[in-house]
Amino acid sequence: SPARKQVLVFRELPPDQLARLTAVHDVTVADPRKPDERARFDAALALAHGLIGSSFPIDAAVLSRAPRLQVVSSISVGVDNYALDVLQARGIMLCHTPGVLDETVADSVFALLMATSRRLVELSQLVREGRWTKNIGEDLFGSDVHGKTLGLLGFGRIGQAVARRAALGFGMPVMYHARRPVDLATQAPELQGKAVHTPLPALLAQSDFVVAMLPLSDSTRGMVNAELFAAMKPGAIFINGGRGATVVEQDLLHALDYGPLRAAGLDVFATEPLPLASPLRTHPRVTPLPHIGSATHDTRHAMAALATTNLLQALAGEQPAAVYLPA
Ligand code: 8YV
Repeated sequence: SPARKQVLVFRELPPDQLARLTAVHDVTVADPRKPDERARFDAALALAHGLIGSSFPIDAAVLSRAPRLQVVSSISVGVDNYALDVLQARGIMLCHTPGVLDETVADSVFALLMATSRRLVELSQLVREGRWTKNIGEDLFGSDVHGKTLGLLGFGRIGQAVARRAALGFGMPVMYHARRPVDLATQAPELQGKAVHTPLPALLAQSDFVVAMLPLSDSTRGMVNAELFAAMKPGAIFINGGRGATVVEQDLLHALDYGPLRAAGLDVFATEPLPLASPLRTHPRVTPLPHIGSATHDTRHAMAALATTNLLQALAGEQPAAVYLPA
């Protein structure tokens, strides 16, 4: 029927969400990251009215091979994988999944902060390897979290969720750096008087924990560099739960080896998966995670469901729930 559109799913969907799509449209599932699915992806791309998926660059080259495309529905809140200029120029709508993952990502970021500060992965490994042969000495002590100062780079919904955990759960003074102050009275009343918009130099000089929750854009790429690391408090711990490419990784390694950083917890990297040759993979004071911020059963299902709803609404000519770029 004329209403049935051609949909290309480029990252596996939960069966119940795939069924919602196949009930209404002609669907091809092909993950371009898998060599044996690449030809099917390319063939479906040429006919696709809608795309849905994540973790693959939908760049100008891909879009040039999608002449019929009307909407891209990303199963992510971050949109740095998409050629926004081309989408805008062609009037292709981009939807994403804000909101549904905020608390899960904030849980992950705070778990990473705790694990890094108290050296949990390193000490658990010591037990597993049979090296717990005497009482733990000062050489293996960690650092306290409660009551320490947390400085946030980026104060969107996820940054605010991290601030809630720090201020309300751990009694931590919170500073944040953002392009403009957030109206806490309307956006986060529970953080009023607890999270303070602070000039970057003061935030860096006073924070025991510097947590980057920055989206990746032309203005944030490489933002956390040698200059910012050098301005951080001696013994500070750096956590990145946003996007790896906001950090100059060579400068991070220098700050770890020559100060001022005590340790770093990283869930995201400039290149993912993290290359085996990267020093960040094995550095003794780095706690690395494989981009698992939103990776829980419930939240990834909620993200897929929202992305599916966005796509169905867009293809039906309705206003999707979460539009990043209108058509
Ligand atoms: C991953 C994320 O993209 O939502 C984002 O922007 O970084 C994560 O949720 C995940 O791979 C989404 O499927």
